[in-house]
Parts: sequence; structure tokens; C-alpha cells
Amino acid sequence: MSNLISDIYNNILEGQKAKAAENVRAALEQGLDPETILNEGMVAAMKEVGRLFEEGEYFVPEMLVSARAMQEGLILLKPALAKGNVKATGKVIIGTVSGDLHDIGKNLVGMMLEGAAFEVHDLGTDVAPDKFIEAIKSTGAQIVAMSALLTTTMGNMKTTIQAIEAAGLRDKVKIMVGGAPLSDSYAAQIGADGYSPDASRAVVLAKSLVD
Ligand code: B1M
Repeated sequence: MSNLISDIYNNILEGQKAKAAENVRAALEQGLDPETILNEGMVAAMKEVGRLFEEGEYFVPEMLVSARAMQEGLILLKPALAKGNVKATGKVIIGTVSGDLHDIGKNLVGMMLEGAAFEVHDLGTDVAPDKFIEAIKSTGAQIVAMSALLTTTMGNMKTTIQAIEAAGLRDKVKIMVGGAPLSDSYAAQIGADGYSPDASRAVVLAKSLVD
């Protein structure tokens, strides 16, 4: 691992927002691959934050400062991840489901979809089913993308799908889901059209859903 990547990893682990940004900028200037910076530096650091939280070494404030450092780095990476795509491929509405405030994975998926020239409407976090329904109507999106990071909120994906069905909109949209506690079989069980374990594969899935 290059020194800069391991510095970025440590900056995020320690919640050093300004240093994380400085090192992401430097890594891009040195021509390091944006996906390597993202996956080996940033996403890997957040995994370790989660592990430390589970072990009782980190608490919510530490998770939060690490998340802020990660977000700061992501802002800088966004143009590099989005480069090279021109053709609009479809419209997506994306949000983290009701009760869930985790947004880094959702933001990353949204960013990669924009990079693949999808028009992305981000509804934010803690999105109630009726907000998804309003957005389907107002945007005419072909895809609804839902994220959940908690075992206690993943059930709200099913509630949202049921609400979309009850509103008579299920055949107008494809529904994709993702987030750490999910799986292919869970996605099938709740009636989603697809599941992706990460942001890159979310783009492949979204393209296949609009094709
Ligand atoms: Co929370 N949190 N958190 N947290 N947090 C987890 C998820 C947890 C696993 C930590 C742990 O115990 N190891 C645990 C959940 C346990 C469980 O449910 N079984 C947990 C908990 C318990 C909590 C609280 C309940 C803690 C508390 O208050 N006691 C609380 C809940 C708040 C709420 O939502 N109501 C809470 C709060 C927070 C913070 C606010 C402090 C902060 C979030 C800040 C933010 O998002 N702005 C936070 C963080 C940072 C984490 C961890 C450490 C990191 C999450 C992250 O950003 N990862 C997380 C531990 C972990 O995940 N290992 C943890 C990086 C991100 C790039 O990955 O989000 O997985 P991820 O996204 C990936 C894929 O999952 C996928 O692609 C992304 C990129 O590859 N993906 C999709 C995600 N969405 C997708 C959608 C798609 C496709 C792919 O299509 C639509």
C-alpha cells in the first residue's frame, strides 16, 4: 500500500478531516487510481471503525468524526470517479430508509451512478415510504435505490416496497437495494429487483435494470 493511501486510512480512522482531505488531494495529484484511494484507503478505514465500535474501543462520537473525514475525502474524489461518462442512462431516486441515518454508502452509490451518467435524485436519510412515492411521481424515475445499514431498519425496505405497490406504482419502477446487512436472498424475499454489495456493482445492476 502506498504511503499516501495508508495516511488516508489513518486520517479517517482517527477522524482527521482536514488531513484526510489534504492527502486525498495529494494522492489524486500524484495520479493514484481514485478507486484504489476509495477502497483501500477510505472504505477499509470505515470497516475498521466498525470493528473498533463492535469491540467497544470506539463509541458513537468516534464513528461520527471518522464519517465526517470520509465525507470530506469523498467530495474531492467525486469528480475523479465521475470522469469519462457522458450519455444519460436513466433516472434514479435514492435514499436511506426510515429510521436509518447512515448515508456514506448511499452517497457513494449515488456518486458512482452520477459518474455513469444517471440522473440521481437523492432523498437523503430516514426517508419514509410516502417520500419515495412522491419522488417516483414527480421525477418519473425508472429506478428506486434504497440503502439500509441497520438490521433494525432493513425491514423498512419491505414496507416501502409494499407502499409503492399499494400506490399502484410497482410496475413503473425497478427497485434495487443495498447496505451491509443485506444479501441477495433478502432482496428476493422482500420483492426487490436486485441487490448489490457495493457501489461499483450497483452501477452494473442499475444499467442492467434499465436495459
Ligand atoms: Co453506525 N452502525 N450506528 N453510525 N456505523 C454500523 C452500521 C454498525 C455495523 C457498527 C457495528 O456495530 N459494527 C452497527 C449496526 C449493527 C446492526 O444493525 N447489526 C451500527 C450502529 C449500531 C449504529 C447506532 C445504532 C449506534 C448507536 O447510536 N448506539 C446508530 C444508529 C443511528 C441511526 O441510523 N438511526 C449509528 C450511528 C452511526 C453514525 C451516525 C455515528 C455514523 C454514520 C454517519 C453517516 O453515515 N453520515 C455511523 C457509522 C459511520 C457506522 C460504520 C462504522 C460505518 C458505516 C459506513 O459509512 N461505512 C458502520 C460499521 C460498518 O459498516 N462496518 C456502522 C462505509 C460505507 C462506504 O460502507 O455504508 O456499507 P456501507 O456502504 C457500502 C455497501 O454496503 C454498499 O455500497 C457501499 C459502498 O461499497 N451499499 C449499497 C450501501 N448502500 C447501498 C445501496 C445500494 C447498493 C449498494 O443500492 C441501492
